[in-house]
Amino acid sequence: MIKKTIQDALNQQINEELFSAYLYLAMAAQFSEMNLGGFSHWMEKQAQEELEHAMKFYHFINERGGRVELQAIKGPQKEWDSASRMMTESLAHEEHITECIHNLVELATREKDYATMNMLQWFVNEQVEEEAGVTEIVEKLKLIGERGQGLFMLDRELGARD
Ligand code: OFO
Repeated sequence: MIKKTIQDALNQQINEELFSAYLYLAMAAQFSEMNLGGFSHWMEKQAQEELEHAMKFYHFINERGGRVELQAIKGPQKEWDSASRMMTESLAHEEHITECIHNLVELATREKDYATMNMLQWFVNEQVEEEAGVTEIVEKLKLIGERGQGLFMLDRELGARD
């Protein structure tokens, strides 16, 4: 049986993951409007992954005999100035999520909840990958700027994400 403190924190994380999906979907829509189909595709995939993350927490709470309690999802920002702006904000958002995951690990450790600590390990590793992936795009955008052939090539590269 899962402790109430852990259950509440994991429910809060479901909300964080669903908000992440909302945020990335809003960015995907703007990329699409900017005719950057590759960036848009990459962001849609990112949004789908966030839904999967939310479902991992959802199933874990259920498996442990806890209660899933869904909260309202806040609306994401609707517009950004540029492609780089969106990518730097998604990096900042991933850093925030990493902090949330680390706080959960600390809570589970304090509560001696070994099953939750073990489940969270997957997220600790995932966040290393997530931050690295977004950082790479941010750095490439710094190199090539917002226009021209470089942006076209990067858009094509991002469009190939599985
Ligand atoms: Fe983008 O990260 Fe979820 O957890």
